[in-house]
Amino acid sequence: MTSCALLVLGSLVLGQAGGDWFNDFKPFADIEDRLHAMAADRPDLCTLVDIGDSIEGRDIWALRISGSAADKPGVLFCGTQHAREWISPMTNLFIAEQLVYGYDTDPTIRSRVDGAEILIVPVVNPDGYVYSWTPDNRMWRKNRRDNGDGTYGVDLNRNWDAQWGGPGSSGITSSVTYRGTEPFSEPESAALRDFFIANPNIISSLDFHSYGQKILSPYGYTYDLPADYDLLMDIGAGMQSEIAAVHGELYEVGASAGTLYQVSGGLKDWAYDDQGVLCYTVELRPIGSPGFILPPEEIIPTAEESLAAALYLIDRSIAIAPEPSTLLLLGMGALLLGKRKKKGSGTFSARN
Ligand code: 0X9
Ligand code: ZN
Repeated sequence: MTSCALLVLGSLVLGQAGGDWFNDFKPFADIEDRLHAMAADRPDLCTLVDIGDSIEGRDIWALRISGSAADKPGVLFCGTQHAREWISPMTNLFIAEQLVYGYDTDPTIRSRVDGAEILIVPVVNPDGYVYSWTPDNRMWRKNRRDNGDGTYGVDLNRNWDAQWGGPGSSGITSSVTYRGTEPFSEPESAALRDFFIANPNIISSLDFHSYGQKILSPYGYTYDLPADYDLLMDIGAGMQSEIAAVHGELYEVGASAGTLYQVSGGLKDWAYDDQGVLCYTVELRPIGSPGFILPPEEIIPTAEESLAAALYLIDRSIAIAPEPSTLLLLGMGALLLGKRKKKGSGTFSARN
């Protein structure tokens, strides 16, 4: 073990940096410190990677978690495209810590960390997140792009190249769903795009948002259903029951447009269509009121049920992953072509 003593409470593993860390929401600097501490504590299990800079020059961090073996399927968890959704970075950090600090003592954690590469990008929009911590700006959603007309911010989850500019996004700069001037006009969405492309082993992903308690599959930009709809719903239902088993909470499962509303230019539609990733938007607690202002005592329960969903997704991803040699070829192909071959059309249904 490292200098980091561990407190093991049942299945909950708490790093020494503070078992009470998850008792309240944390500003960006604390999140960065926590990520650095984890990477320093367990260099054998995780590496912290700077995947790009925000408009205001902040680092966008990815934690790469992996035990033994190489050429493994990748599962990416990310969050905080939307600044005010403070439960999202906490949930991502909690999942990361359970995987890293549970590795030595919990065989079920160890098998997942050995069987998959887990990539965690807890704060995709650091500028917006920092801004949402300043007085009177708690409800800020977008990044901090100066739109040049007195308005600020692009909605990063409208800036992806997935029917960009379509319904459920706005061309008006002051709108909370302003999509930007072109797909990937924003360094934050471009950085995460490049990270997906650089890691062609990623086969599934959860993009954590709040609120509403929903597990949403592609598509957002159309009411049409994706080719892998049955598989996406099957995995979604599995995550739903894993979540319910933890604290009894119900998360609704469905395709995005029909279940919530239409969204063009969203992350998960790009990840699915362009990269063949089985990707979901997860809307965390609460179901309704008090909305984005989740009581701090709900951080740990929300994160615990999300961890159950994450572990289930990792299991399913290991089960459906292509053979290591195929993963290697996918990686080489991506290197050669600069882009991964699309594989979002029934590939996974066939494999399942
Ligand atoms: O509007 C959004 O971006 C998400 N809801 S939120 O309240 N967190 O802002 C829903 C996104 C659904 N995702 C896609 N349709 N791509
Ligand atoms: Zn959101």
